[in-house]
Amino acid sequence: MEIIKSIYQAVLEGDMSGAKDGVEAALSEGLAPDTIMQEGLIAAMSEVGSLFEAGDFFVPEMLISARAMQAGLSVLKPMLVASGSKSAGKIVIGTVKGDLHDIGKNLVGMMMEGAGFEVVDLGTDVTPEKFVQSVKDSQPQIIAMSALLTTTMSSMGLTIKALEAAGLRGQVKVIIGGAPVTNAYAEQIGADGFSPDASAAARLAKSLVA
Ligand code: B12
Repeated sequence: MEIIKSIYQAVLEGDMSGAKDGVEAALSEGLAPDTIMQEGLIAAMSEVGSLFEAGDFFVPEMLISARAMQAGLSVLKPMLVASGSKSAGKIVIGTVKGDLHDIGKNLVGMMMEGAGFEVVDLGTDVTPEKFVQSVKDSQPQIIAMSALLTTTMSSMGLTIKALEAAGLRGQVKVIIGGAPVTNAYAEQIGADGFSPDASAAARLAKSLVA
């Protein structure tokens, strides 16, 4: 598909308006938002990751590609987020301490909204203390943590410990995700669930509040 290729290329080249226009064109051609997201935006971003690993891309290129991806995603957001007015529950989401990657987190947040959840987004670099405070303030059913760095993953376990110490662990489910995170890791730190992508994350959240 020509248009998917152009979206892919725009993200790779860090062309924000190209990505945005490409997504708009793909939608008007009748392509499914999920196809545009998976085959255009996400596929390009994983190629960016490979290029970075190979030493062909550096942080600035990765950053402008990320911005282009966000620009494309912002066009898709209204389509990914259904109009369902009845709240399925409340979710606090954030990227853990020391970690600034937020594309995956934002995507998970959008899919959660699409599944009818009310989403409280704490942003990036969220400390265990801040997650604990948000449980007191917002009373969510679920906390969703994202980490993209092997060096920041441990903050997920620390957050669970902080929730235990505050006597709040029993009242909230904890789910985790991000490229380096696995099911085994979720079990190891005592999280209630893991999922490898945003749509599975929404299904997981639904099953946890059912
Ligand atoms: C874009 C990017 C950046 C951008 C981030 C911009 C932004 N606003 O997010 C910038 C340039 C800032 C950046 C910086 C850095 N990055 Co970077 N970055 C990436 C890259 C290329 C893509 C990440 C991404 O957005 N993917 C697309 C999204 C959609 O996928 P995702 O995040 O995995 O999310 C999906 C799932 O994981 C899941 N999910 C995510 N969160 C959650 C949460 C829950 C609860 C659930 C259930 C599911 C879930 O659902 C999502 C959607 O399906 C990755 C490469 C890669 N392969 O991941 C490297 C990568 C993560 N970065 C890496 C590195 C090393 C860095 C830097 C340290 C580089 C440096 N030397 O400065 C810094 C660290 C900055 C910091 N403190 O955070 C390494 C990490 C290596 C490691 N093992 O730890 C990677 C893997 C690249 C590599 N191959 O080496 N980065």
